[in-house]
Order: sequence, then structure tokens, then C-alpha cells
Amino acid sequence: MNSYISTVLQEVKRRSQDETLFLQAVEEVLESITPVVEKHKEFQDAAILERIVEPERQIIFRVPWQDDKGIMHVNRGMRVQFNSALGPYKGGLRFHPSVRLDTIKFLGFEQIFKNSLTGLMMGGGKGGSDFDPKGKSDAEVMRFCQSFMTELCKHIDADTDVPAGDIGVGGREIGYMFGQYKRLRNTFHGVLTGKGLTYGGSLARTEATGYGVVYFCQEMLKDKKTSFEGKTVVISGSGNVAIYAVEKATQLGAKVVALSDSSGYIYDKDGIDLDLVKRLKEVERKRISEYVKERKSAIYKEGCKDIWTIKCDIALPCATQNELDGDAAKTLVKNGCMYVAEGANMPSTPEAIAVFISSKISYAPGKASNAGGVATSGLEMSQNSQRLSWTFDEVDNKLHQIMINIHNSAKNAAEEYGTPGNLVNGANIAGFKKVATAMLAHGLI
Ligand code: NDP
Ligand code: 2IT
Repeated sequence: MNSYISTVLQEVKRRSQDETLFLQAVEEVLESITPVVEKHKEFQDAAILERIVEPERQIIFRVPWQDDKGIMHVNRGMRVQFNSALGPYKGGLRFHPSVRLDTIKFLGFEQIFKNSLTGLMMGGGKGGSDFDPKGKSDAEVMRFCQSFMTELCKHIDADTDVPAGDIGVGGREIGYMFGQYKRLRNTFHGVLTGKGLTYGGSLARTEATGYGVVYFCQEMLKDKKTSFEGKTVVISGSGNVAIYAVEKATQLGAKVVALSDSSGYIYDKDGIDLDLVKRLKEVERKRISEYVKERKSAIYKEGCKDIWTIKCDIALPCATQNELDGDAAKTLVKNGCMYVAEGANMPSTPEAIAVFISSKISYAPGKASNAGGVATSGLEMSQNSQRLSWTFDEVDNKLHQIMINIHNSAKNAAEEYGTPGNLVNGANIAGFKKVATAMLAHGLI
């Protein structure tokens, strides 16, 4: 490894030794950008790497709330404002009991390069809480969201930092948080994205991440002179990203045969019944195991990891980080899987990525292939600034073009820097160069 990069990496490890997810994300990016750093001595002279691995600001706060029985609870809220070189901090909020500062730092770090790849003016940030929305009433979720926003509203603004959804944060939570922000600040502006359509949300934002992954994968397939038509697809998760990945892949002629949640997975040999999944997950907020009660062609298995043992042409991991390990990657490849495009953030472990790269299958890292969500958030911000709403097709066409552009940027950068076909290197290099160039222009800040 280049000595400048290894010095920076050692320092990050010393400072953040317990932050294993953050270190995993940093290590991958730093390794990938070695040839850029060697070519551009000015980045080292300006300490770009030392700065890019350190968040500009981290805000950690208490979130007290009361449940329906009157019992008081305290959760921890966080927002990491990582890098504003390209625009206001932008990135989702995650509500999940596993959330630690480490989680939010890894997601915020990835977001810097993802947002850069979209070509829109957005810096990188992320936030969230260890609050668990599962099993809570709407009133409990509302009280939590109001308490969370009571503190967060002091640190965000439409031109400063614009949060959105992520795991455990969808339209309902964004609505409650928007309402509380508006009430406390007496300002109606696009401070959050993923808003409802009646109060400034964008058409196609709900679909955007899932559609975007499939648009990206379509470009990978085109490179191999093929398409989704007739392919068998396995998709993990059954949340927002997974559902709309199923929708678009099915529209393009593929058969999606599996979905999961953290408890287990379903296999439906006849292809997933999307209307049923939408009702169970979006309306009734039930577990994916309920699917087999209403669908005779499907089976349910406990344990989500074994979803990767299902034979498929295309795998789209759309659940969570490190859900696909080295053994799962080997099984996928052995069973003939030729394409992996990540809808989740960092779902493949470093060992899994090494398997995909060495076996020369087409592999797209999340920061490239799941960028459609944040890109469409960027389009929502544009519409809010103009006080206009675009049609579904206008937004969808722009999203599609952005995904094609990201694919081309990653592919071209991989070629230019000597690792053709390696979209991990390509995405990291293309994302990094733009941020580093902007940071250089801004001086030592
Ligand atoms: P949702 O909350 O809508 O769905 C999350 C899904 O992942 C659920 O099926 C959930 O199952 C599963 N899941 C969550 N945690 C775990 C876990 N620890 N182990 C196994 N399964 C788990 O979230 P999204 O669909 O929005 O997000 C999914 C992924 O996509 C995340 O990595 C997110 O960061 C990423 N992403 C999301 C974007 C967006 O616009 N929403 C944009 C870009 C990336 P269960 O119900 O059992 O918890
Ligand atoms: O990981 C992600 O890119 C998101 N959760 C979406 C962020 C956003 O601001 O739309």
C-alpha cells in the first residue's frame, strides 16, 4: 500500500478502533483511490485524505419520549455532517436498535462519494437513532419523531443539511418530523426529502432506490449483451428498496423468486406476487413469513442468510450491511450467478467482494448502484426550490439517465486507472476525485 495512504489509515484506526463498520468503509475507499493519490500529489500536500476521513461535525443528543402507557424512554439521536464540499449535507436517517455512532459514520462516509457520483450538488451526511419503530403504535412513533426533531431542527436547514429516510424511516416518520420542524421553525421549506406528495414530496422518490438499482444492473447486463428478460433474480430484504427493485425487475421481464427480512426468507417458484408484498409490508407492516399463508406456491425458511443458496442469475442485496459474506458469495458464484448489484449500503463483506472480483462476475457496489434514492432526493430539492412539481415520467427519466451516467463514470474511471471492469475502484475513484478537487479549491477548512 502507498505510504501516505497507509499512514492515514493507521491514524483512522488509532482514533476509531472500535468503529468496525466505519473502518471497513474507509479501508475500501482508501485502497481504491491509491492510483489517483499517486497521480495527484496536490491532494497529499493539502491533506485531503486526513480531512476527508474526519467528519466536519457530529451531533449526538438525548431523545426522551413517552409510550402509550405513559412510561418514559430515552433513545440516542445522532447526525454526522461529514462533508459539505459539494453542497448541503445530504443523507438519510436510520431508526434501528443496532444503530451506533459507528453505523452512522460508515453510512455518512459512503454518502460523500455516492452523492458525488450523482452529479448533483450534495454533500454527505447521515443520522439516526437506536429507536426501534417495530411494534410501536403510530402515536408512539409520532411522539418519538417530534422529540427527535425538537433537537435536530437546530442543526438542519434546506441549505445546510437535508435528511431523508433509510432503514426504519419512511413516509410516516418523515411526515411527523416535517410537521414538527415546520412548527418549531415557522418555515415551510424542503428541509427533508421523501416527503408526502401533498406537501412537497417528489413523484418517484418512493420507487427511486429500487428502480435505480435495476437501471444500474441493466447497464451491467447491456455490457454483456443481455438483459433482464427471462433472468431469475434473488432480492434480500422486503422494505422500500427491495419492493421497488422487485417491481422494476419484473417490469423488465425477470422473475424474482425470493425476498427476506431479518427473521427468514420466502421462496416463490412462480415469482413474487408484488401486490401481496406491498399490502403485507407497506399497509399492514407484517413480517414476510405471512406471505406463505396467502400464496400456495411459496415456502418460508427461518434464517435470512440462506437466501443466497437459491440459484439465480442476478442477486440484489437490499437489506443491510454485511448481510452477504464470503461463503454466501462463493455459493452464489458456484450456482451460476453472474450479476450482483447492491441496493443496500455495504451489504457485501470484503471477503464477498474479493470473491466477486476474482471470479469476474459483474459486481456493483452500493454507493454506485443505490444512488438513485439520494439522486431523486436531489431532484425533490430542485422541485422545492422552484416551487414546482414534475411528473412521474419526468423524474423517472432523469433518474434513469443519472443511473446510466453513474455506471459510465465508474466504468470509465476503472478503465482509466488500470482496473477495467472493477466498479468498486471505478466508483470510489470517480466519486473521490470530484470531492477532492472541490476541497482543494476551498482551501484549508
Ligand atoms: P426498510 O426499513 O424499508 O427495510 C429494511 C429491510 O431490511 C427490511 O426487510 C428489514 O427486515 C431488513 N433488515 C434490516 N436490518 C436487518 C438486519 N440487521 N438483518 C437482516 N435484515 C435486515 O429500509 P430500506 O429498504 O429503505 O433500506 C434497505 C437498505 O437500503 C439499507 O441498507 C439502506 O441503507 C439502503 N438504502 C436505502 C435507500 C432509501 O432510499 N431508502 C437509499 C439507498 C440505500 P426487518 O423488518 O426484519 O428488520
Ligand atoms: O443511503 C441512502 O442513500 C439513503 N438512505 C437515501 C438518502 C437521501 O437523502 O435520499
